[in-house]
Amino acid sequence: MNDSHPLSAAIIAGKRKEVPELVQACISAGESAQFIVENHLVPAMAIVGEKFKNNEIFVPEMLIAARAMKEALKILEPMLVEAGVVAEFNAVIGTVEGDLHDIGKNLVAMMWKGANIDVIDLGVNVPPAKFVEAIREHNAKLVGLSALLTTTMPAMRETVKAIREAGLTPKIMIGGAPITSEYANEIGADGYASDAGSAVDAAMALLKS
Ligand code: B1M
Repeated sequence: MNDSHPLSAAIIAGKRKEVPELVQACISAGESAQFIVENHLVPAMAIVGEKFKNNEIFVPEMLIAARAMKEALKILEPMLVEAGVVAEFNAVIGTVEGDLHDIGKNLVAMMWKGANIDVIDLGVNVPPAKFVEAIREHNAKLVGLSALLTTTMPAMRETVKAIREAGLTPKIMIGGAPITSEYANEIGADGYASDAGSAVDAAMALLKS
């Protein structure tokens, strides 16, 4: 992975204020928005995810890197839309019904965006029917369910059931502090990730399977 480019390095270090100028320098050098995303942003966030997974950085550093990435996307997103560039995959994500915790879910959403996945974030306390509606509306290929409370784990089961009963077949990934891969198997989810860094690898494996 390449972190030697100044833009990638600034994102990894969370140097938000330096990012717009570095993006402009790439544009002036003739790089397309898509090239910048694929060659500087995605690798930078992959390194951030790897460092987080290995406990080399923690939640604050990750949020700071995410803020830096957002500065770049602010400039690049309108250019991507204008150029008709669409992300390769899309995903719907939310914290399940009854659960208001969103810090972990937001980190996963941010890492997925960093991997060039178009993420539709439904927020917190999301009822199963709302997941079903969003998957249909966006023809989502991946769904992420987050839960932080043991008492809201059953809402994950209900959500998986509602999605399958609606005849929808996106890959379903679950996560959150009380969640395990055994629980994912038990409720018929397709995958599980223990942290936001692993959530990218797991999502890619599911999307490409
Ligand atoms: Co709450 N809370 N909380 N809380 N809270 C916990 C979860 C708790 C463990 C605290 C404790 O008692 N020690 C406990 C749950 C106990 C249990 O169920 N076993 C608890 C409780 C009981 C409650 C309330 C019931 C308290 C009350 O009102 N009596 C209440 C419930 C409200 C509700 O949801 N209905 C409540 C409320 C709150 C606040 C609103 C005050 C606040 C949430 C603010 C917010 O999210 N905007 C809050 C917080 C902050 C916490 C703790 C302290 C921190 C959670 C957090 O953000 N961690 C938490 C204790 C703790 O964990 N130390 C606690 C950081 C975050 C980065 O980690 O969310 O685990 P995490 O996400 C990780 C992974 O889990 C994974 O990746 C993330 C990044 O690595 N991951 C996924 C998460 N989602 C994923 C999805 C994936 C893949 C990976 O795929 C789709």
